Amino acid sequence: MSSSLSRRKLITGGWAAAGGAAGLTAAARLARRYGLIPPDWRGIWGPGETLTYACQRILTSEHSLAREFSRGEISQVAPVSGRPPEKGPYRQFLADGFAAWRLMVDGLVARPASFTLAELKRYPARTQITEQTCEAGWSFVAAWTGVPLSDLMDRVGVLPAARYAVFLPFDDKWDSLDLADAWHPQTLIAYGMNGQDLPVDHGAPVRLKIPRQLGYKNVKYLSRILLIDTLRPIGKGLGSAAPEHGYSWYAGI
Ligand SMILES: Nc1nc2c(c(=O)[nH]1)N[C@H]1C(S)=C(S)[C@@H](COP(=O)(O)O)O[C@H]1N2
Ligand SMILES: [Mo]
Repeated sequence: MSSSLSRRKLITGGWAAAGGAAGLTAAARLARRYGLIPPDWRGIWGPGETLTYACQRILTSEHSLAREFSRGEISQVAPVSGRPPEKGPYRQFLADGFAAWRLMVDGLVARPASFTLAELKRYPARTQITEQTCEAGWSFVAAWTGVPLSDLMDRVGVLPAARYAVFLPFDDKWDSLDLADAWHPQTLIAYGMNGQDLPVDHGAPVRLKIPRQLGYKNVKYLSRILLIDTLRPIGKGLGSAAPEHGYSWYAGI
C-alpha cells in the first residue's frame, strides 16, 4: 500500500475518532497497523495519547527542525530541574572528573561499545542554540554541544529490528525515543553547555538533548543507551518513567 494511501486512511481514522468510541477503536486499530501507537497507549488517556502521537507522525515530517536561536538570545539564567544522583557509582565518577565513566551503547546493535568522555569529545561535534521547555511552565535558551546520536548509532551499527532507543541515567528518570527522533539531526548526546563542560546540575557528564520534545525527555546523567524492539519489559512497560506520574511518553512541541 502506498504511504499516501495509508496516511489518508489514518487521517480518516482520526476524523472518525471525533465521532466517538467506535471511531476511537477504529483509529487505534489503524494506528497499530501503521506503527503509530506510543508505548503508554493503555488506560483512560490511551486513545488521546495515540491520536497525538499518530497525528504528529503523519502531519509533520520526521526530520522537521526545532527553531535555533542566535548567540544573543541565550538566556542569562538557566533553571534546573532534578538533583544530581546521590546513590550508586555517580558520586565516584564525579569525584574523579568522569575519567572512569563510560557511556555504554548496546542492545540491538552490531558492535556494542562503550565510550569515554574524551572519545565523545574527539568525534565531530554539533552545537545548537535551542530552547528547553519544562512541563512546569518555564523555558530557557542555551547552546548545547555534543555528538549527534545518529553518529553514535552509526558507529555501533543499529540492527533493523531496533525500534526504540532507551536512555538509562544514574537516577530513575529513564526515558526512550522512537528511532525517527533518535536519528533526528538535532538529537544530541551533549557534553557542553554555553561553551563550558556540561555543569553537574544540568546533567554531567552527558545528557540527551532533544529540542523537539519537552524538558523531561532530555535525560541527564546518562549511563547507557539501549537499542530495543519493544519497551514492554522495561520498567512498567510504558516507555519511560514519566507516564508512571501522569505525563505522556511522547512530549512533542
Ligand atoms: N536523569 C534525569 N534527567 C532529567 C531530570 C532528572 O531529574 N533526572 N529532570 C528532567 C526535567 S523535568 C527537565 S525540565 C530537564 C531539566 O534540565 P535542566 O536541569 O538542565 O534545566 O531535565 C530532565 N532530565
Ligand atoms: Mo521538567
